[in-house]
Formats: sequence, C-alpha cells, structure tokens
Amino acid sequence: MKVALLGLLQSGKSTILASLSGKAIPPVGSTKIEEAIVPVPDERLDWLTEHYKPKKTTYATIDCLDLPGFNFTDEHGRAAARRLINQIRIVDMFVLVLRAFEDPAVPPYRNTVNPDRDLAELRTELLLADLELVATRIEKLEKQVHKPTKTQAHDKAKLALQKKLQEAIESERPISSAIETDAEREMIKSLGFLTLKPIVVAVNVGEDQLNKKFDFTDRVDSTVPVTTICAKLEYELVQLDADSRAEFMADLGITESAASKFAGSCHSALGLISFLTVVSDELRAWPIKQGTVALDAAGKVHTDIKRGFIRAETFAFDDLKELGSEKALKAAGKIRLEGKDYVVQDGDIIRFRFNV
Ligand SMILES: Nc1nc2c(ncn2[C@@H]2O[C@H](COP(=O)(O)OP(=O)(O)OP(=O)(O)O)[C@@H](O)[C@H]2O)c(=O)[nH]1
Ligand SMILES: [Mg+2]
Repeated sequence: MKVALLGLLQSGKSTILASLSGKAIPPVGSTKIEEAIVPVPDERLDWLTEHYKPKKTTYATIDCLDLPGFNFTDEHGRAAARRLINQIRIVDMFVLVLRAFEDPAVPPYRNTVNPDRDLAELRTELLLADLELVATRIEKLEKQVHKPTKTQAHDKAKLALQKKLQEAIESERPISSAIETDAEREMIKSLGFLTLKPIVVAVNVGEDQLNKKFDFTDRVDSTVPVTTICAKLEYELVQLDADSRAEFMADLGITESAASKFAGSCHSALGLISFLTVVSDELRAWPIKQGTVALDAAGKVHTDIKRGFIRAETFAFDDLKELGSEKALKAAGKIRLEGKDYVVQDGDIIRFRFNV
C-alpha cells in the first residue's frame, strides 16, 4: 500500500513520518520526495508471537511518500506543487496533513493557523490538477477520434467519458458521480485521478490540544477518517525505550500510539481488513480489501496456493485468545474448513490447504 502525505509548508509532515517510521527528520524546506516504510502495529500479532513463538513475525507495512510542503500563495509555488502532484498519481491514497499547533518559532502559512482553510486549499488544488488532466486528455482524444484507426470506437467512448468528467468537475460534483459502469472505471484507471483516491485528514495539534475534536464535514464526506497527532510529542516518544514511552503516554493520557492511529485510519479509508497466517515458522498479517474471498486471499500469499487451492482451515483470533489453544478450539468445533468463496473476516487465522 502506497500513501502520500500532502500538506502546506511546515505543517509537520516530515515530523509525523519520522515519528511513525523512526527515521530521522529530513531538513525543513527539502524539495525532494522522501520515502519511508511504516510498520503497522497489530496487537493480535504481538499476542500470537507470544503464543506461537515463531522464528519471524512480519507486520503489515505502509509505504509512505513525504512531499515537500505546498505553497499556493504565488505562481512559482503553485507550479512546483503541480509538478509534485503529477508525480504521485500512482499512490493508493492521500493523508492530508493540517497544521493546528501554535508555535511562534514556526511561522504559519498565510500568517494564521487555520486547518479548515488549509484543507479547502489542498482539496481545491487536487481538483484543479484533475481538471487539467481531463483537459489534456480531451485535447488529445479530439485529434485522435478523427483518425480511422482500429481503436476509433474506443477512443470515441473515452472522449465522451472525459467530457462527462469535465462537466462534473465544472458543476462541482465529484468525478466519481460521472463514472457509471465498470467499463468506464477501467478506461480511466491508469490515469490516476487524484480526487478519486481515498483520503485521511491528519491534524497536527499542539500539546495543549491533544483531546481537541475537529469537524470537517463541511469540507469532506463524513466517512473520511479524521485523526489528530501531536507530531513534536510523538517524535520525542519514539526516541524513548518502550517502558519510558508507555509511562509517558500514560501520564499524558495518550491511549493509542500515533502509528496505530495512522495505520488504522489508512486501513479504514481504503476499506482494508487483515487476515493472519502462521506458516513454516513465520507469523504474518495480510491486509486485504473487505469482502475478499478465500481464493483471492490465498493468491496474496502465493500464486501457487491460489492455483492449487483446496480449502482454507480458518479460525478467529478472538476465539483463540479466549480458549487459549488450537486444541481447545478443535474440541469446541471452532476450526472451520472454508471453500474458495468464503468471505474472509478481519482477524481470521488461515492455513491454506493446496495442491500443485
Ligand atoms: N510546536 C510544534 N512544532 C512542530 C510540530 N510539528 C512540527 N513542528 C515544527 O514545525 C517545523 C516544520 O516541521 P516539518 O515536520 O519539517 O514540517 P513539513 O510539513 O515536513 O515541512 P516542509 O516539508 O518544509 O513543508 C519544524 O520546525 C518542526 O519542529 C508540532 O506538533 N508542534
Ligand atoms: Mg517536510
């Protein structure tokens, strides 16, 4: 899973990412896109590691891109932002980082701290970039449809679709509302429209705002996860050893680590759940889309397992934790043999039976 952190100048993107990945913070004002792998904390894997004592435990990871901060206050800044945005059309989703912390040492964007305004500016920019992409496509396809090539009919369909998208954007409707069929979805898949990507809003709060609630439902759909994070504090926390960290978190009343909140929000925005495997001494979490069937889950682990799929021996993590052992689960009839159409549930522990 690839995620890009977007935000205005000095909103705290790099500090957030450093606190998630444990890597050092790149210098303020860096103009490069930085990349870091963030492990997804999972208490179930922690528990299972104690239980099975595998040689190796592999947590899911999120591949994060940290972009230089955007500055839409002048033409030069806008052009730079557009160039950067066009480089990240391949990501699965965006985390929009908004500054809410007050700090005289860090001059705020447009001289005031205003997360709501910043969110509006970021979303407008993504929309404008999509509008530009549509215009470029239309220009190209309008020339192409006059040529009597093999793809002429398909080109005409593509052009009609781009015009529908353009009309949607211009009348302030989301472009998703203009995509009606799977064939249309397929036609634009490779273009990477930005406003079709799921988003998470991450508000970088000050130490005095840890419990502050933010409501952006005037700006974004109510299904968009909103998470708060105090980047400065979280960065200090990751420098500590586990015991002191736990102590500090308890003192501050922080119940969930930033990494856990961050990963949870990203998974929820993408509609992901995880199943778990214990195979040849490796314990591992596999993120999949909600609604994935056992056959496709098998394919995640290995194409051979999908090809030779026989059954998925499945039990629930919660049941194992409650009953204490696989033997007890068996006695209670809680280990099931599921077929290829079984819809995998979050926290399922699966052993695939296959034959190749
Ligand atoms: N007080 C306070 N300062 C912060 C916090 N987060 C970041 N900063 C400071 O804000 C400045 C910018 O932080 P960065 O993490 O580099 O922000 P950025 O968004 O990556 O910056 P650019 O990439 O240059 O746009 C640094 O001086 C940080 O120390 C915070 O939660 N509280
Ligand atoms: Mg940065």
